[in-house]
Amino acid sequence: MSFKGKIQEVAKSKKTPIILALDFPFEPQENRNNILIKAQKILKSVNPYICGVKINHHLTLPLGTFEGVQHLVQQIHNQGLLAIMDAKVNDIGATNQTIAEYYFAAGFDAIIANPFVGWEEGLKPLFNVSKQLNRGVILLTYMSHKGASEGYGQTIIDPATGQQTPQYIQFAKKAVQWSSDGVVVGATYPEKISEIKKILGDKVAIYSPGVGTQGGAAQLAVKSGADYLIVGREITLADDPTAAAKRLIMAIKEN
Ligand code: NUP
Repeated sequence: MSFKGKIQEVAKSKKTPIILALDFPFEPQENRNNILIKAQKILKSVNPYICGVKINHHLTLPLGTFEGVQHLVQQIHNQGLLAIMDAKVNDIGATNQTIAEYYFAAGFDAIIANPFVGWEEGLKPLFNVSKQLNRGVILLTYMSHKGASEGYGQTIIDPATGQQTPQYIQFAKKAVQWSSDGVVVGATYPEKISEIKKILGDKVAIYSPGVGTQGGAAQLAVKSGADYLIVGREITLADDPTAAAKRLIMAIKEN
């Protein structure tokens, strides 16, 4: 089964679209031992409310990919969840392939990449290796922060039609063309989620970060067409992470 199918199955059986972004703030060297312990504790307590975990540099930098994170990915799998690496891969093809091979060797089920680098000698080698190893690729399509308008929101000329079009519309079309497993669209831009959903249909899933701390509303993102919500600090920095995760599920169900 493809990554797209696997995560859909977990989300359906657990009745939750939430993917935990296991992010924590910077810690000085003497406190870094606590990061893994904190991550494991939160993971265990919010497991009933999530279908996957997204890991970013917040964990790979202090813990190391093979020293600490690989072990955590194993635990994520043992708990019936999928693991996504938020590498935002953004380099020449040969480098992209090597980045993906290392993260897949560490056990990750999917990787996030940046479509700005293009296909030939860009993302093609990464898609090839992902297909060979039966892992997923998720493409940034409209990021959640304010500055996203400068790149993802810029107006370009569609080479196929010669017409003006927004960059993110072009990226959504490429996500379908390249058979990506998902796209990232900020929950802070629900109107962009609806617009992109029309292009993707059921072919490519929408992963939406930016809920809570960044100002996005869970229920509106889902109503607009997000398939999964990526949530970090709203849960990881809460006094009671379990209660925070529960609140999000309740908010979505009020839809
Ligand atoms: O557009 C994006 N916005 C975003 O926040 C693409 C991302 N990958 N992220 C990541 O999602 C961000 O780096 C962080 O790891 C997570 C959101 O965390 P939070 O704002 O819920 O704490």
